Amino acid sequence: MKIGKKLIISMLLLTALAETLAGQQLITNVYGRDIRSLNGKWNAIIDLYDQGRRMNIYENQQPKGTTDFFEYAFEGGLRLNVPGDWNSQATELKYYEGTVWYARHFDAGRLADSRQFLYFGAVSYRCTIYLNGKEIGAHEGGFTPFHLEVTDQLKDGDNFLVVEVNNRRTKDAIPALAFDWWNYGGITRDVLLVRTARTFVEDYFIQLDKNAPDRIVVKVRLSDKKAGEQITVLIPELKINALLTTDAEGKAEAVLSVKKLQRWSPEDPKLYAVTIASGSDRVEEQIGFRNITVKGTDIYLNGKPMFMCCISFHEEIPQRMGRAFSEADAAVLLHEAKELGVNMIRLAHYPQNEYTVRLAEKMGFLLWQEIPIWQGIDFMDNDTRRKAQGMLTEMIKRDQNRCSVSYWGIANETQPSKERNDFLTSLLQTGRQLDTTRLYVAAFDLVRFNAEKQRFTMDDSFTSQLDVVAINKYMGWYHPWPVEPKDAIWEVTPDKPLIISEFGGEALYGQSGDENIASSWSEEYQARLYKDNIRMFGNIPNLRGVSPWILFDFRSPFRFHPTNQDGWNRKGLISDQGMRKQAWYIMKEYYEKRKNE
Ligand code: GCB
Repeated sequence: MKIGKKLIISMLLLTALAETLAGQQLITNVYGRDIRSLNGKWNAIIDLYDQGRRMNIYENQQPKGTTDFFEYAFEGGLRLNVPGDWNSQATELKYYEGTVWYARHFDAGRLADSRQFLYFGAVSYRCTIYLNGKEIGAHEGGFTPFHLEVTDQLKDGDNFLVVEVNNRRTKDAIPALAFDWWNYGGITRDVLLVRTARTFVEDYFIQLDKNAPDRIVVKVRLSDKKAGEQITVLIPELKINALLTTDAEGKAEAVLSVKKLQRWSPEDPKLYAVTIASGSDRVEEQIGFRNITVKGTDIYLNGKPMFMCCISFHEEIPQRMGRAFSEADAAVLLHEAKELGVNMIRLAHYPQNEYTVRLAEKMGFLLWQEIPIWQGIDFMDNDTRRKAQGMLTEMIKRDQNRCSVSYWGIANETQPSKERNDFLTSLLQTGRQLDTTRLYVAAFDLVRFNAEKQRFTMDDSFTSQLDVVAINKYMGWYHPWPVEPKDAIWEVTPDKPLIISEFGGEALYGQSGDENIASSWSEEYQARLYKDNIRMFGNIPNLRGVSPWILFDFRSPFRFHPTNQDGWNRKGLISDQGMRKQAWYIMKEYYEKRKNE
């Protein structure tokens, strides 16, 4: 009874703390700060029955008297790499869904002239953090960063950090109970100790005005609400040296007119060195500038209409059967996207790590980033809505200065209902309060063939609120063709730009078979699907982009076919071993043609 009560109280506490951290203000450009990595091998304890908290194992007690003993120790057991998912690191964790405790020591000091923060790039899916035996915070959401101030909690010398991580799927989570990718758990991204000045430039947004090719919008916020503080913004190559003064909120804004700006584009991904300074604090970053707008059914990049030759991938290295987390991983994924000849990437289906986003920007890819609102979300639950708003906030705040990020995706495959509409409307409001310089998009799968009209149509009033509408449509795979591809005419949101954000089908690399039979799981059948879809694309008047599903085969727990799938979604244009399927060549050729049009 006692134990039960204690557990309930700590669960309540966890919820309360999780509330404080969801969607908190982040430190902009954490990698541009004074940071120390806490990555490496951490000690770990697998807690299948969730007993560690009852035993206060985060206190890491050591026996002192002769009668003392503790039924745990962090030393001498499992060791896990941070960053990294746990599933790919130990055979007993491959399918694990539950709690794992991570722990490590690190040296630090209390610094009179500085503030210090613990920063987590992502922990999948929920976690509670304990420093020197005390709980200091919690976070929910497996793909976005958060930090905790530890200025007053750090000790001189040895400090002991414990992270209780849990990746159990729940109905109120985002994503919820079932989703078509692997539920990797763990501290999946970098852990950093960040040191800042006492008062520092906490947040800055420096991007081109959505509608002007020569006006840079600058919004800066100090960590403290101090009026009259000076902030300098320097962009030497553009001869900008602007002095701003904070208001009572510690905020300052300016619009800077620039001459001879070289705007960022896939062909010329130009970035400028920018410095923001205030008092003793100084942050530097490479920032690019571009305009992305919609007029009628067209999408304009820097004032020119553009067709999105796009591809998607999960944050996964198939050969390693693990989550991607490093710059080297990002290079592997992005190199393959480049080879296919794309100008845009949809980072499916959740915010991916910053290495990928930053490298993609340097390599000239536009990005679509989205939160994991993926089917099956409980739109009735206000808590879930709050979590979604938090995730959206964290995604936007982290990448608000990445000009490559041109689309914020708010949902994938949701079905119309009042609750769904209210939920997604609230997300758009949250997003547009933070950032109006990017396009808001969502992917739908409701398109049907209307026999009377002899056209594909869709009825979902929510689409009117979006800048761009995206459609996932697996013609010839999940749905048979109702008419010949050349006669498959579309009339879907005809007044808005439309992107076919998913299409394709499965094929086992190297398997040859009848191009007319889906169950051959053959490269020929998949290739035929691609040819047919490409034929159909010509019948979609407002089509402004396409994105095959997907670049690589990826792991999925409900792909049960023992020989053709074996736990893999085989819709990749490239196999899990990195081999290109026939469909890859068809898409490559299509994109080459589109670019020369
Ligand atoms: C979809 C989903 C995607 C799945 C894909 C599939 O519509 O958006 O996450 O992986 O279909 O392969 O079924």
